[in-house]
Amino acid sequence: MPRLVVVSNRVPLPSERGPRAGGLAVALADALRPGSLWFGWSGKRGNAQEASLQQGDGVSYATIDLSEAEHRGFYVHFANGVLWPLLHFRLGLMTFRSEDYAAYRAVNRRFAATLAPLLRPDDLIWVHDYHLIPLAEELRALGVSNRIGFFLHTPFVPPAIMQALPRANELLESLCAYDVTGFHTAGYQQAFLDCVREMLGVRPDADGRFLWQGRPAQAVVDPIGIDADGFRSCAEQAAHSIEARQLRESLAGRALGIGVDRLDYSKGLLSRFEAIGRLFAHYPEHRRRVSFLQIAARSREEQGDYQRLRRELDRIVGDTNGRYSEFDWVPLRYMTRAVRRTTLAGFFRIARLAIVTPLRDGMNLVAKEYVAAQDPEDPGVLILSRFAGAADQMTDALIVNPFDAEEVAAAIHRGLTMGLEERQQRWQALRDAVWNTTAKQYCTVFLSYLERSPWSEPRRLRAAS
Ligand code: GDG
Repeated sequence: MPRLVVVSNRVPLPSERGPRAGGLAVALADALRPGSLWFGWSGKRGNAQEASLQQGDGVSYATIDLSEAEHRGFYVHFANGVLWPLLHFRLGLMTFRSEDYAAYRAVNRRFAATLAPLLRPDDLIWVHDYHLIPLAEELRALGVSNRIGFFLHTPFVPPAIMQALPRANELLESLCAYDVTGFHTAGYQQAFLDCVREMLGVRPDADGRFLWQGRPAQAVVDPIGIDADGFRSCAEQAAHSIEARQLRESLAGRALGIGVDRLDYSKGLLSRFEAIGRLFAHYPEHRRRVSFLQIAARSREEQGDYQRLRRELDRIVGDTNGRYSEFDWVPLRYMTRAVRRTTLAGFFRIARLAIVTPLRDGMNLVAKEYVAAQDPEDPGVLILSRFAGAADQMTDALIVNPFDAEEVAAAIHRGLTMGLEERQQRWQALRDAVWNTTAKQYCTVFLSYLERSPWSEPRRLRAAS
Protein backbone atom coordinates (compact mmCIF):
# COMPACT_ATOMS: atom_id res chain seq x y z
CA MET A 1 0.00 0.00 0.00
CA PRO A 2 1.50 3.38 -0.94
CA ARG A 3 2.35 5.80 1.85
CA LEU A 4 0.02 8.78 2.28
CA VAL A 5 1.64 12.20 2.47
CA VAL A 6 -0.74 14.93 3.59
CA VAL A 7 0.26 18.55 3.03
CA SER A 8 -1.63 21.45 4.55
CA ASN A 9 -0.72 24.98 5.46
CA ARG A 10 -1.06 24.43 9.20
CA VAL A 11 -0.13 21.06 10.68
CA PRO A 12 -2.04 20.06 13.83
CA LEU A 13 0.97 18.79 15.77
CA PRO A 14 0.21 16.11 18.38
CA SER A 15 2.27 18.09 20.91
CA GLU A 16 -0.01 21.13 20.77
CA ARG A 17 -3.55 19.96 20.22
CA GLY A 18 -5.65 22.38 22.18
CA PRO A 19 -9.35 23.11 22.50
CA ARG A 20 -9.71 23.57 18.72
CA ALA A 21 -8.54 20.04 17.94
CA GLY A 22 -10.75 18.93 15.11
CA GLY A 23 -11.21 20.05 11.55
CA LEU A 24 -8.76 18.43 9.20
CA ALA A 25 -7.13 16.24 11.86
CA VAL A 26 -10.48 14.60 12.63
CA ALA A 27 -11.52 14.39 8.97
CA LEU A 28 -8.29 12.63 7.98
CA ALA A 29 -7.97 10.39 11.06
CA ASP A 30 -8.92 7.22 9.21
CA ALA A 31 -6.75 7.91 6.19
CA LEU A 32 -3.67 8.66 8.31
CA ARG A 33 -2.53 5.07 8.73
CA PRO A 34 0.63 4.46 10.75
CA GLY A 35 3.59 5.37 8.62
CA SER A 36 1.89 8.35 6.96
CA LEU A 37 3.59 11.73 6.77
CA TRP A 38 2.00 15.14 7.38
CA PHE A 39 3.92 18.14 6.10
CA GLY A 40 3.30 21.88 6.45
CA TRP A 41 3.79 25.04 8.49
CA SER A 42 4.53 24.69 12.21
CA GLY A 43 2.46 27.78 13.06
CA LYS A 44 5.68 29.43 14.27
CA ARG A 45 7.52 32.40 12.86
CA GLY A 46 11.26 32.03 12.62
CA ASN A 47 14.19 31.78 10.29
CA ALA A 48 15.10 28.08 10.63
CA GLN A 49 15.30 26.63 7.11
CA GLU A 50 15.16 22.89 7.81
CA ALA A 51 12.06 20.82 8.51
CA SER A 52 11.55 19.77 12.11
CA LEU A 53 10.31 16.22 12.71
CA GLN A 54 7.90 14.81 15.28
CA GLN A 55 6.07 11.50 15.75
CA GLY A 56 2.61 10.84 17.15
CA ASP A 57 0.18 7.90 16.83
CA GLY A 58 2.50 6.30 14.28
CA VAL A 59 2.30 9.35 12.00
CA SER A 60 5.37 11.48 11.19
CA TYR A 61 5.00 15.24 11.19
CA ALA A 62 7.47 17.43 9.31
CA THR A 63 7.05 21.17 9.70
CA ILE A 64 8.80 24.34 8.66
CA ASP A 65 8.63 27.81 10.18
CA LEU A 66 7.72 30.91 8.18
CA SER A 67 9.73 34.11 8.43
CA GLU A 68 7.88 37.28 9.43
CA ALA A 69 7.91 38.46 5.81
CA GLU A 70 6.69 35.10 4.48
CA HIS A 71 3.93 34.97 7.07
CA ARG A 72 2.75 38.45 6.13
CA GLY A 73 2.98 38.15 2.35
CA PHE A 74 1.98 34.52 1.83
CA TYR A 75 -0.45 33.86 4.67
CA VAL A 76 -1.96 37.13 5.89
CA HIS A 77 -2.01 39.17 2.68
CA PHE A 78 -2.36 36.74 -0.20
CA ALA A 79 -3.97 33.55 1.15
CA ASN A 80 -6.31 35.24 3.63
CA GLY A 81 -6.48 38.73 2.12
CA VAL A 82 -6.96 37.77 -1.54
CA LEU A 83 -7.89 34.12 -2.06
CA TRP A 84 -10.23 33.75 0.94
CA PRO A 85 -12.45 36.75 0.04
CA LEU A 86 -12.31 35.88 -3.68
CA LEU A 87 -13.42 32.29 -3.10
CA HIS A 88 -16.25 33.53 -0.83
CA PHE A 89 -17.55 35.95 -3.48
CA ARG A 90 -16.33 39.04 -1.56
CA LEU A 91 -14.41 40.94 -4.23
CA GLY A 92 -14.75 44.18 -2.29
CA LEU A 93 -12.58 42.72 0.50
CA MET A 94 -9.86 41.50 -1.87
CA THR A 95 -6.63 43.53 -1.85
CA PHE A 96 -4.17 42.31 -4.47
CA ARG A 97 -0.53 43.34 -4.41
CA SER A 98 2.00 41.73 -6.74
CA GLU A 99 4.61 41.49 -3.95
CA ASP A 100 2.20 39.37 -1.85
CA TYR A 101 1.54 37.14 -4.83
CA ALA A 102 5.31 36.74 -5.26
CA ALA A 103 5.60 35.78 -1.56
CA TYR A 104 2.78 33.24 -2.01
CA ARG A 105 4.55 31.57 -4.93
CA ALA A 106 7.91 31.70 -3.13
CA VAL A 107 6.56 29.98 -0.01
CA ASN A 108 4.99 27.27 -2.18
CA ARG A 109 8.38 26.84 -3.86
CA ARG A 110 10.01 26.52 -0.45
CA PHE A 111 7.40 23.99 0.68
CA ALA A 112 8.17 21.95 -2.45
CA ALA A 113 11.94 22.16 -2.01
CA THR A 114 11.71 21.00 1.62
CA LEU A 115 9.16 18.27 0.93
CA ALA A 116 10.72 16.76 -2.21
CA PRO A 117 13.70 15.08 -0.43
CA LEU A 118 11.29 13.46 2.07
CA LEU A 119 9.26 11.76 -0.68
CA ARG A 120 9.39 8.15 -1.85
CA PRO A 121 8.59 7.20 -5.46
CA ASP A 122 5.21 5.59 -4.79
CA ASP A 123 3.88 8.07 -2.17
CA LEU A 124 0.37 9.38 -2.70
CA ILE A 125 0.45 13.11 -2.01
CA TRP A 126 -2.72 14.85 -0.85
CA VAL A 127 -2.52 18.66 -0.66
CA HIS A 128 -5.16 20.70 1.17
CA ASP A 129 -6.63 24.10 0.53
CA TYR A 130 -6.12 27.43 -1.14
CA HIS A 131 -2.81 28.27 0.53
CA LEU A 132 -1.06 25.61 -1.54
CA ILE A 133 -2.52 25.85 -5.04
CA PRO A 134 0.93 26.09 -6.75
CA LEU A 135 2.51 23.22 -4.80
CA ALA A 136 2.08 20.45 -7.39
CA GLU A 137 3.52 22.65 -10.13
CA GLU A 138 6.54 23.41 -7.94
CA LEU A 139 7.01 19.72 -7.07
CA ARG A 140 6.74 18.75 -10.75
CA ALA A 141 9.41 21.35 -11.55
CA LEU A 142 11.69 19.47 -9.13
CA GLY A 143 11.04 16.20 -10.97
CA VAL A 144 8.45 14.73 -8.59
CA SER A 145 6.26 12.42 -10.69
CA ASN A 146 4.08 10.98 -7.91
CA ARG A 147 0.32 11.18 -8.03
CA ILE A 148 -0.65 14.47 -6.40
CA GLY A 149 -4.21 15.34 -5.38
CA PHE A 150 -5.63 18.64 -4.16
CA PHE A 151 -8.76 19.32 -2.13
CA LEU A 152 -10.27 22.78 -1.92
CA HIS A 153 -12.16 23.33 1.35
CA THR A 154 -13.75 26.60 0.23
CA PRO A 155 -16.30 27.21 -2.54
CA PHE A 156 -15.08 27.81 -6.10
CA VAL A 157 -16.22 30.84 -8.07
CA PRO A 158 -17.52 31.16 -11.65
CA PRO A 159 -15.36 32.80 -14.37
CA ALA A 160 -17.03 36.21 -14.00
CA ILE A 161 -15.65 36.41 -10.44
CA MET A 162 -12.39 34.53 -11.02
CA GLN A 163 -11.44 36.97 -13.78
CA ALA A 164 -11.30 39.79 -11.22
CA LEU A 165 -8.22 38.18 -9.69
CA PRO A 166 -5.02 39.49 -11.27
CA ARG A 167 -2.93 36.50 -12.45
CA ALA A 168 -5.97 34.22 -12.22
CA ASN A 169 -4.83 32.24 -15.26
CA GLU A 170 -1.56 31.37 -13.58
CA LEU A 171 -3.37 29.99 -10.55
CA LEU A 172 -5.77 28.00 -12.71
CA GLU A 173 -2.81 26.55 -14.59
CA SER A 174 -1.27 25.61 -11.24
CA LEU A 175 -4.44 23.75 -10.29
CA CYS A 176 -4.26 21.82 -13.54
CA ALA A 177 -0.90 20.36 -12.47
CA TYR A 178 -2.72 18.13 -9.96
CA ASP A 179 -3.84 14.67 -11.03
CA VAL A 180 -7.09 15.07 -9.08
CA THR A 181 -8.72 18.23 -7.73
CA GLY A 182 -11.60 17.71 -5.30
CA PHE A 183 -14.53 19.96 -4.41
CA HIS A 184 -17.34 19.67 -1.86
CA THR A 185 -20.19 20.12 -4.36
CA ALA A 186 -21.06 19.65 -8.01
CA GLY A 187 -21.62 23.43 -8.23
CA TYR A 188 -18.00 24.20 -7.25
CA GLN A 189 -16.69 21.51 -9.61
CA GLN A 190 -18.75 23.03 -12.42
CA ALA A 191 -17.48 26.54 -11.64
CA PHE A 192 -13.89 25.28 -11.82
CA LEU A 193 -14.50 23.48 -15.10
CA ASP A 194 -16.17 26.60 -16.51
CA CYS A 195 -13.07 28.60 -15.53
CA VAL A 196 -10.59 26.24 -17.18
CA ARG A 197 -12.81 26.02 -20.27
CA GLU A 198 -13.29 29.77 -20.66
CA MET A 199 -9.97 31.02 -19.38
CA LEU A 200 -7.52 28.29 -20.43
CA GLY A 201 -9.34 26.88 -23.46
CA VAL A 202 -9.42 23.37 -22.00
CA ARG A 203 -12.16 20.89 -23.02
CA PRO A 204 -13.19 18.74 -20.03
CA ASP A 205 -15.29 15.61 -20.61
CA ALA A 206 -18.51 14.75 -18.75
CA ASP A 207 -16.51 13.20 -15.87
CA GLY A 208 -14.49 16.35 -15.32
CA ARG A 209 -11.39 14.93 -17.02
CA PHE A 210 -9.14 16.94 -19.28
CA LEU A 211 -5.61 17.08 -20.56
CA TRP A 212 -3.30 19.84 -19.47
CA GLN A 213 0.10 20.07 -21.13
CA GLY A 214 -0.09 16.42 -22.09
CA ARG A 215 -1.03 15.24 -18.60
CA PRO A 216 -4.51 14.04 -17.61
CA ALA A 217 -6.24 15.85 -14.79
CA GLN A 218 -9.66 15.38 -13.22
CA ALA A 219 -12.01 17.54 -11.13
CA VAL A 220 -14.12 15.45 -8.75
CA VAL A 221 -16.88 15.96 -6.19
CA ASP A 222 -16.26 14.56 -2.73
CA PRO A 223 -18.21 16.18 0.13
CA ILE A 224 -16.36 16.20 3.44
CA GLY A 225 -18.10 14.74 6.49
CA ILE A 226 -17.55 14.05 10.15
CA ASP A 227 -16.98 10.97 12.31
CA ALA A 228 -20.72 10.78 12.94
CA ASP A 229 -20.68 7.80 15.33
CA GLY A 230 -17.82 9.29 17.31
CA PHE A 231 -19.49 12.68 17.59
CA ARG A 232 -22.84 11.15 18.58
CA SER A 233 -21.34 9.15 21.44
CA CYS A 234 -19.26 12.15 22.51
CA ALA A 235 -22.47 14.25 22.65
CA GLU A 236 -24.37 11.57 24.59
CA GLN A 237 -21.70 11.57 27.27
CA ALA A 238 -21.02 15.28 27.24
CA ALA A 239 -24.71 16.02 27.83
CA HIS A 240 -24.02 14.89 31.45
CA SER A 241 -20.82 16.93 31.85
CA ILE A 242 -20.49 19.73 34.40
CA GLU A 243 -20.52 22.38 31.66
CA ALA A 244 -23.69 20.99 30.09
CA ARG A 245 -25.37 20.85 33.49
CA GLN A 246 -24.37 24.41 34.25
CA LEU A 247 -25.64 25.58 30.89
CA ARG A 248 -28.95 23.77 31.39
CA GLU A 249 -29.38 25.26 34.87
CA SER A 250 -28.62 28.74 33.60
CA LEU A 251 -31.39 28.41 31.01
CA ALA A 252 -33.98 27.85 33.76
CA GLY A 253 -36.27 25.88 31.43
CA ARG A 254 -35.86 28.19 28.43
CA ALA A 255 -35.06 26.84 24.97
CA LEU A 256 -31.50 27.23 23.68
CA GLY A 257 -30.58 28.32 20.17
CA ILE A 258 -26.91 27.79 19.33
CA GLY A 259 -24.41 29.06 16.78
CA VAL A 260 -20.77 27.94 16.57
CA ASP A 261 -18.47 29.51 14.00
CA ARG A 262 -15.00 30.89 13.59
CA LEU A 263 -15.23 34.65 13.87
CA ASP A 264 -15.17 35.24 10.12
CA TYR A 265 -17.13 37.52 7.78
CA SER A 266 -18.09 34.52 5.64
CA LYS A 267 -20.11 33.05 8.51
CA GLY A 268 -22.87 35.67 8.39
CA LEU A 269 -22.82 36.58 12.08
CA LEU A 270 -23.93 40.19 11.62
CA SER A 271 -27.07 39.27 9.72
CA ARG A 272 -27.70 36.36 12.11
CA PHE A 273 -27.72 38.75 15.07
CA GLU A 274 -29.91 41.12 13.09
CA ALA A 275 -32.35 38.20 12.56
CA ILE A 276 -32.36 37.40 16.29
CA GLY A 277 -33.30 41.02 17.00
CA ARG A 278 -36.11 40.80 14.46
CA LEU A 279 -37.37 37.59 16.03
CA PHE A 280 -37.94 39.39 19.33
CA ALA A 281 -39.43 42.40 17.54
CA HIS A 282 -41.87 40.45 15.33
CA TYR A 283 -42.59 37.44 17.54
CA PRO A 284 -42.56 38.89 21.07
CA GLU A 285 -43.94 35.62 22.48
CA HIS A 286 -40.36 34.31 22.38
CA ARG A 287 -39.04 37.00 24.72
CA ARG A 288 -37.84 35.36 27.95
CA ARG A 289 -38.58 31.91 26.43
CA VAL A 290 -35.41 31.39 24.41
CA SER A 291 -31.75 32.23 24.88
CA PHE A 292 -29.20 32.23 22.09
CA LEU A 293 -25.60 31.21 22.60
CA GLN A 294 -23.09 32.20 19.94
CA ILE A 295 -19.59 30.79 20.26
CA ALA A 296 -17.38 32.66 17.81
CA ALA A 297 -13.77 31.69 18.39
CA ARG A 298 -11.50 34.51 17.27
CA SER A 299 -9.45 33.86 14.13
CA ARG A 300 -7.10 35.75 11.79
CA GLU A 301 -6.87 38.64 14.23
CA GLU A 302 -3.93 40.14 12.35
CA GLN A 303 -6.33 41.07 9.51
CA GLY A 304 -8.04 44.47 9.56
CA ASP A 305 -11.32 43.10 8.15
CA TYR A 306 -11.57 40.70 11.08
CA GLN A 307 -10.84 43.43 13.64
CA ARG A 308 -13.57 45.59 12.11
CA LEU A 309 -16.01 42.68 12.10
CA ARG A 310 -15.34 42.03 15.77
CA ARG A 311 -16.09 45.63 16.67
CA GLU A 312 -19.31 45.51 14.64
CA LEU A 313 -20.35 42.28 16.36
CA ASP A 314 -19.64 43.75 19.81
CA ARG A 315 -21.85 46.66 18.88
CA ILE A 316 -24.81 44.65 17.58
CA VAL A 317 -24.70 42.19 20.51
CA GLY A 318 -24.70 45.13 22.94
CA ASP A 319 -27.51 46.77 21.03
CA THR A 320 -29.69 43.61 20.92
CA ASN A 321 -29.12 42.79 24.57
CA GLY A 322 -29.62 46.39 25.66
CA ARG A 323 -32.93 46.50 23.82
CA TYR A 324 -34.45 43.17 24.87
CA SER A 325 -32.75 42.00 28.09
CA GLU A 326 -34.70 41.74 31.33
CA PHE A 327 -33.02 41.88 34.72
CA ASP A 328 -33.02 38.06 34.83
CA TRP A 329 -32.77 37.20 31.11
CA VAL A 330 -30.20 37.97 28.42
CA PRO A 331 -31.34 37.03 24.91
CA LEU A 332 -27.93 36.66 23.27
CA ARG A 333 -24.90 35.15 24.98
CA TYR A 334 -21.78 35.76 22.96
CA MET A 335 -18.28 34.44 23.56
CA THR A 336 -15.18 34.78 21.39
CA ARG A 337 -13.13 32.12 23.21
CA ALA A 338 -12.92 28.58 21.85
CA VAL A 339 -14.43 25.80 23.97
CA ARG A 340 -13.41 22.15 24.11
CA ARG A 341 -14.82 19.89 21.41
CA THR A 342 -16.55 17.61 23.92
CA THR A 343 -18.15 20.60 25.65
CA LEU A 344 -19.40 21.76 22.26
CA ALA A 345 -20.93 18.35 21.55
CA GLY A 346 -22.84 18.48 24.85
CA PHE A 347 -24.11 22.00 24.10
CA PHE A 348 -25.32 20.88 20.67
CA ARG A 349 -27.35 18.12 22.28
CA ILE A 350 -29.04 20.53 24.67
CA ALA A 351 -29.84 23.10 21.98
CA ARG A 352 -33.37 23.16 20.62
CA LEU A 353 -32.13 24.72 17.41
CA ALA A 354 -28.91 25.53 15.62
CA ILE A 355 -28.48 28.55 13.38
CA VAL A 356 -25.93 27.91 10.65
CA THR A 357 -26.23 30.87 8.30
CA PRO A 358 -22.95 31.54 6.47
CA LEU A 359 -23.08 33.92 3.52
CA ARG A 360 -20.85 31.37 1.72
CA ASP A 361 -19.24 28.24 3.07
CA GLY A 362 -17.40 25.39 1.37
CA MET A 363 -19.28 22.78 3.37
CA ASN A 364 -19.87 23.71 7.06
CA LEU A 365 -19.19 20.91 9.48
CA VAL A 366 -21.10 22.49 12.36
CA ALA A 367 -24.37 21.66 10.59
CA LYS A 368 -23.36 17.99 10.48
CA GLU A 369 -22.09 17.95 14.05
CA TYR A 370 -25.34 19.44 15.34
CA VAL A 371 -27.40 16.74 13.63
CA ALA A 372 -25.10 13.95 14.86
CA ALA A 373 -25.38 15.23 18.43
CA GLN A 374 -29.20 15.16 18.64
CA ASP A 375 -31.33 12.91 20.82
CA PRO A 376 -33.43 10.86 18.30
CA GLU A 377 -36.40 10.97 20.69
CA ASP A 378 -36.42 14.74 20.93
CA PRO A 379 -34.24 16.22 18.17
CA GLY A 380 -33.64 19.90 17.60
CA VAL A 381 -34.10 21.88 14.39
CA LEU A 382 -31.34 22.92 12.00
CA ILE A 383 -31.59 26.27 10.25
CA LEU A 384 -29.16 26.22 7.34
CA SER A 385 -28.01 28.75 4.77
CA ARG A 386 -28.62 27.83 1.15
CA PHE A 387 -25.09 29.09 0.47
CA ALA A 388 -23.36 26.45 2.62
CA GLY A 389 -22.12 23.42 0.69
CA ALA A 390 -23.90 21.32 3.33
CA ALA A 391 -27.26 22.53 1.97
CA ASP A 392 -26.77 20.27 -1.07
CA GLN A 393 -27.11 17.21 1.13
CA MET A 394 -29.07 18.50 4.12
CA THR A 395 -32.21 19.46 2.28
CA ASP A 396 -34.48 18.67 5.25
CA ALA A 397 -33.08 21.50 7.32
CA LEU A 398 -34.99 24.79 7.31
CA ILE A 399 -33.13 26.28 4.37
CA VAL A 400 -32.82 30.07 4.41
CA ASN A 401 -31.30 32.97 2.55
CA PRO A 402 -28.83 34.33 5.14
CA PHE A 403 -29.01 37.83 3.64
CA ASP A 404 -32.72 38.01 4.50
CA ALA A 405 -32.99 38.70 8.25
CA GLU A 406 -36.81 38.55 8.08
CA GLU A 407 -36.71 35.10 6.53
CA VAL A 408 -34.18 33.87 9.10
CA ALA A 409 -36.29 35.30 11.95
CA ALA A 410 -39.35 33.49 10.55
CA ALA A 411 -37.36 30.24 10.33
CA ILE A 412 -36.25 30.60 13.97
CA HIS A 413 -39.90 31.13 14.95
CA ARG A 414 -40.88 28.07 12.94
CA GLY A 415 -38.11 26.01 14.54
CA LEU A 416 -39.09 27.06 18.05
CA THR A 417 -42.73 26.15 17.48
CA MET A 418 -42.22 22.96 15.44
CA GLY A 419 -43.99 19.84 16.75
CA LEU A 420 -42.15 16.69 17.79
CA GLU A 421 -43.31 14.63 14.80
CA GLU A 422 -41.99 17.06 12.19
CA ARG A 423 -38.75 17.51 14.12
CA GLN A 424 -38.24 13.73 14.16
CA GLN A 425 -39.05 13.33 10.47
CA ARG A 426 -36.68 16.09 9.45
CA TRP A 427 -33.95 14.84 11.75
CA GLN A 428 -34.16 11.28 10.41
CA ALA A 429 -33.62 12.52 6.86
CA LEU A 430 -30.75 14.75 8.01
CA ARG A 431 -29.23 11.90 9.96
CA ASP A 432 -29.16 9.77 6.79
CA ALA A 433 -27.38 12.59 4.97
CA VAL A 434 -24.76 12.91 7.72
CA TRP A 435 -24.15 9.17 8.05
CA ASN A 436 -24.01 8.72 4.24
CA THR A 437 -21.05 11.06 3.80
CA THR A 438 -18.77 10.59 6.78
CA ALA A 439 -15.14 11.67 7.16
CA LYS A 440 -14.06 8.11 6.49
CA GLN A 441 -15.98 7.97 3.25
CA TYR A 442 -14.59 11.36 2.21
CA CYS A 443 -11.03 10.03 2.53
CA THR A 444 -11.79 6.71 0.86
CA VAL A 445 -13.46 8.39 -2.12
CA PHE A 446 -10.68 10.94 -2.64
CA LEU A 447 -7.86 8.44 -2.31
CA SER A 448 -9.52 5.98 -4.66
CA TYR A 449 -9.82 8.72 -7.31
CA LEU A 450 -6.16 9.54 -6.77
CA GLU A 451 -5.04 5.91 -6.90
CA ARG A 452 -7.01 5.39 -10.12
CA SER A 453 -5.88 8.62 -11.75
CA PRO A 454 -4.71 7.74 -15.25
CA TRP A 455 -1.46 9.68 -15.15
CA SER A 456 0.44 6.72 -16.57
CA GLU A 457 -1.99 6.35 -19.48
CA PRO A 458 -2.06 9.77 -21.12
CA ARG A 459 -2.31 8.40 -24.63
CA ARG A 460 -5.52 6.50 -23.92
CA LEU A 461 -7.20 9.62 -22.56
CA ARG A 462 -5.97 11.79 -25.40
CA ALA A 463 -7.56 9.37 -27.83
CA ALA A 464 -10.85 9.53 -25.91
CA SER A 465 -11.10 13.32 -25.69
C1 GDG B 1 -13.29 25.15 6.29
C2 GDG B 1 -14.38 25.63 5.33
C3 GDG B 1 -15.46 23.39 5.45
C4 GDG B 1 -15.64 25.96 15.90
N1 GDG B 1 -15.55 26.66 17.04
C5 GDG B 1 -14.98 25.84 17.94
C6 GDG B 1 -14.72 24.61 17.32
N2 GDG B 1 -15.13 24.72 16.07
C7 GDG B 1 -15.07 23.62 15.11
C8 GDG B 1 -16.44 23.19 14.63
C9 GDG B 1 -16.08 22.52 13.30
C10 GDG B 1 -14.88 23.36 12.84
O1 GDG B 1 -14.35 24.01 13.97
C11 GDG B 1 -15.31 24.44 11.85
O2 GDG B 1 -15.56 23.83 10.63
P1 GDG B 1 -16.48 24.51 9.54
O3 GDG B 1 -16.68 23.50 8.47
O4 GDG B 1 -17.75 24.93 10.17
O5 GDG B 1 -15.73 25.83 9.04
P2 GDG B 1 -14.20 26.32 8.68
O6 GDG B 1 -13.35 26.41 9.87
O7 GDG B 1 -14.39 27.62 7.96
O8 GDG B 1 -13.64 25.20 7.68
C12 GDG B 1 -15.69 24.90 5.59
C13 GDG B 1 -14.26 22.95 6.29
O9 GDG B 1 -13.11 23.73 6.02
C14 GDG B 1 -13.92 21.49 6.02
O10 GDG B 1 -13.73 21.27 4.67
O11 GDG B 1 -16.61 22.72 5.92
O12 GDG B 1 -16.67 25.29 4.65
O13 GDG B 1 -14.57 27.05 5.45
O14 GDG B 1 -15.64 21.21 13.50
O15 GDG B 1 -17.04 22.34 15.57
N3 GDG B 1 -14.17 23.57 17.94
C15 GDG B 1 -13.85 23.71 19.25
N4 GDG B 1 -14.07 24.89 19.92
C16 GDG B 1 -14.63 25.96 19.31
O16 GDG B 1 -14.84 27.00 19.93
N5 GDG B 1 -13.31 22.68 19.91
